[in-house]
Amino acid sequence: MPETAQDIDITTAGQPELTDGFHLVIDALKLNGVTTIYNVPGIPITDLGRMAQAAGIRVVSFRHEQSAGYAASIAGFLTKKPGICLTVSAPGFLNGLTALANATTNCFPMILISGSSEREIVDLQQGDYEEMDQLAIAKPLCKAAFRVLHAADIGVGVARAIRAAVSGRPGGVYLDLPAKLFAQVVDAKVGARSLVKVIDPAPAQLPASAAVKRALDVLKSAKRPLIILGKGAAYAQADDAIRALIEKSGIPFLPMSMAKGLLPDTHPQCAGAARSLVLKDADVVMLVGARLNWLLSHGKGKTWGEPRSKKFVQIDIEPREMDSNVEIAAPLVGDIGSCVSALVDGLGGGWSPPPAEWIQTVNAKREENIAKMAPRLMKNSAPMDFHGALGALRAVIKERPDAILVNEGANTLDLARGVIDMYQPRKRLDVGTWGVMGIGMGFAIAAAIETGKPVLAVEGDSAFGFSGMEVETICRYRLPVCVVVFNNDGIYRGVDVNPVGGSDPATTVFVKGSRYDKLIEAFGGVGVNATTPDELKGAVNAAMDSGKPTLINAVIDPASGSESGRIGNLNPQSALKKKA
Ligand code: ADP
Ligand code: TPW
Ligand code: MG
Repeated sequence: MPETAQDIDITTAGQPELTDGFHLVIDALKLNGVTTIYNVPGIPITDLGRMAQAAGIRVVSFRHEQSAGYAASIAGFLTKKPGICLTVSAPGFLNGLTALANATTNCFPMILISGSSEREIVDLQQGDYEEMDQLAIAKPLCKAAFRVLHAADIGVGVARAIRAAVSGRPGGVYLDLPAKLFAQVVDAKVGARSLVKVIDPAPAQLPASAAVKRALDVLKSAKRPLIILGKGAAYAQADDAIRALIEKSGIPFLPMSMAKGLLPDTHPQCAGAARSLVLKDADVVMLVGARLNWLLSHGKGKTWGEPRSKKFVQIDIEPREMDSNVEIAAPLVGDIGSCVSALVDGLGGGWSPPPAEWIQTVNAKREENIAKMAPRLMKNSAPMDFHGALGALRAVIKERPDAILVNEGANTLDLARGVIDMYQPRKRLDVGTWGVMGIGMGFAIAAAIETGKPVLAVEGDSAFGFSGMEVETICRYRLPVCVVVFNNDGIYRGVDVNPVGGSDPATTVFVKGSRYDKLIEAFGGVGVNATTPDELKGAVNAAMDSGKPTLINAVIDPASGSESGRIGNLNPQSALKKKA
């Protein structure tokens, strides 16, 4: 409510100038630097999308909210600002929720804004249009959830959502906006005053000096040190400090999947090709924005050599991450930029590089493994096997290091991760902590939109199916995305048969000899069927030169994949077999 008469703008007609919920939401987002919304329209948010577009926000409409949500989440990872996904109520909200939960799990900042039905009717369960208690459902699946009931609170609601998403450990935030809110009318001047510009949304969190000293002491005691870089390190955009730490210390580093390229995979200190050796034999391991979850075998077991044979230093913004799986000898809590800079300063004069013997051992293993793989990458067969096809893509990325690589599938994922070297930070985007299928097209679209760089999406044929309809979105927005479908006729392999015969195919196979390239042609994109690595390489280069939406059906030998890619050991069946 206006406090004094002077607060009210009087129009020429003698009426106070008014605004409404729609415009306040848009003004609040714009005030906080939101430039893009990833959305699927419908009641009650169709007009919010239209008005946002009219107000100069880029509103990208998808075919399914899950892809819009994944797009928003990876926009958050790439920019350090919350990506915004906008959906309708109940079903649209639920479709977006998977992406919100996935964002939270991966520590990507995003805000899912969903329209919702009338509170009074929802709470009495009287059967409103798309009735659902969305706030309650979202709460356990995200970092924070808010609802705004009064237009005057929109500014605060949006501000709280932004802060919650990007401060501390980033994550997904749900913002519930009931249909009624959008139509609420308030005085324009009062509305404008209610908006909040979030100052310093992700404040630096400095590590305590005693913690820095403890970490340095542990590092100095090491004979066989190792630094593991995780996607938190990529997210932090502290690239120069991280490079300084690695190079000044001389410690070998191992990048987790989405940290590849933070320093080039071809860097002399990169131990990626000696992964098993360094994990087993290192005596001090420093984790930088990487959790000791399943992807690192929880920091224990055979992968890590003798029990309790190593000390851990861990840099993380989330204090509760420490000791989550094993004892952390030197926890360093703070933001990665501040922590790494403090360590670099601390290395100063008194630092001596790791013993030459350790470096030589790591280098020898690396060269041995690289040499072993090299001939497999040159195989120019038809149909292709995974290595032959990936060898071609590896050459493309080497020539185009600023392209963004999106990657999902099982064999297509695990093998591409090992084969395709990355050279620049935040260029590899993949299935993340959950190993979720379906991120492909959403990630590719947001990567193109947020960075303006060419995108290469390397997709298993199953993985692609989860978001394949978004090739229409890629064509509609004319994005420089080249999708390569590794078509091996199925999930893991295309050769399984139904154990009881009959007319139904096995559970893991698809239509044989499918032509995914035809899909994109339906929308005016370029489709290519590639049967050899040379054809594949030529087609990807042509796509990247032209910038035209392209889908290449890469014909892979249906017999060449293995069950679950590289994580077959996690299948319950493999535990049964071990017992037998
Ligand atoms: P990976 O899967 O690559 O091993 P994880 O997702 O497991 O990486 O770990 C990322 C970690 O990075 C999380 O524990 C998160 O809290 C942390 N993190 C994210 N951003 C920052 C930051 N700016 N400063 C410090 N830690 C961060
Ligand atoms: C949301 C389970 C893991 S990998 C995969 C599935 C279905 C597909 C593997 O086949 P693809 O790759 O893509 O053809 P390739 O090269 O081995 O043949 N649902 C979700 N996420 C996951 N992880 C699954 C199911 C899965
Ligand atoms: Mg497949």
